Amino acid sequence: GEDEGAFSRFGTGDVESLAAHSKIHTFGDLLRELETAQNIVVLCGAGISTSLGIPDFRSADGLYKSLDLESLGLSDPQEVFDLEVFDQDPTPFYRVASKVMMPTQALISPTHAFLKLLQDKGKLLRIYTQNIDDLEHIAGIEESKMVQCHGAFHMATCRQCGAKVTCESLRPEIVAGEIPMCRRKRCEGVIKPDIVFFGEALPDRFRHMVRSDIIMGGPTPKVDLFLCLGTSLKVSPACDIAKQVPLGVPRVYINREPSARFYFDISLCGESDLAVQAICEGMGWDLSHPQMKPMD
Ligand code: CNA
Repeated sequence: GEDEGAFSRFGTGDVESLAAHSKIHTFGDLLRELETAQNIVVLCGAGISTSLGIPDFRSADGLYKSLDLESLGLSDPQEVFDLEVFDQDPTPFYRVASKVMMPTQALISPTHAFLKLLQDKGKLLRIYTQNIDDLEHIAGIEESKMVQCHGAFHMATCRQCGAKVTCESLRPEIVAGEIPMCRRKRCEGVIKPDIVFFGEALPDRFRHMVRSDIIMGGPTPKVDLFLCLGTSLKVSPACDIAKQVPLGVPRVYINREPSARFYFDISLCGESDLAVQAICEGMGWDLSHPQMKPMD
């Protein structure tokens, strides 16, 4: 759910001590850190896909504001993705599911291409993505480098008998706004895509990886640079990574607006595609990627 905790919101110490340990203050400092970093941890969200026409949740043109709550019979947009609500009535979810389902067009944003570039340069420790569009895969990020915190539209499961089907096989029903039902004989269960709803646990891999990349990671934690891109940092526990980063490890936020709840050493406020383009220009890196959507 939404993490509104007022205390320890910045994590690992208060803002003063975090700022006192800060190694980056300017864009030039950030480029220097990128030059030496070998274990970058990325936390990303829906904002890295909006330039492809996939709406996020909480922007002015996002999915939450586009919902007609009254006709869906809901009081809060988050209920669309709430497990308890789904089990009572899956209609609201399936009326909007086509909007959040995996795109059929395998195009990636310049920001996805930037993440692939970090991998190619041997600098990427892990990407924690909250996205369910699977575009990091399309960009060529290796399975082992990725944690899909909220799953993806790959497989779906019957809520009654547990039968598994591919989401692709449900596409016609989802596109038509219909509720896909279990195809097993005598089962009348509703099928739910294996994306993490509010009220559901994150995959075990999330907890294991956070522990080894960020919290323990041997004598010193592995992460040496933390990049957070295109996320409002409002969904816990994924957003909590932003306060678990060890003291002294630079924290960078690339998002349309700054965060009032988490400490960052530097925030690049604006379109993430433009920010990564500026970074690549500064680093002398070639951002081009065969599947990249051209910059506007
Ligand atoms: P969110 O809460 O909607 O926040 C998105 C953030 O990104 C906001 O702060 C925006 O200002 C910012 N933003 C939007 N576009 C850009 C841009 N072009 N450049 C820079 N910043 C931008 O979404 P979160 O990901 O933080 O919330 C987590 C939810 C949203 C996850 O569970 C996702 O599964 C879910 N979601 C995913 C997708 C997807 O897979 N593409 C789409 C919609 C929602």
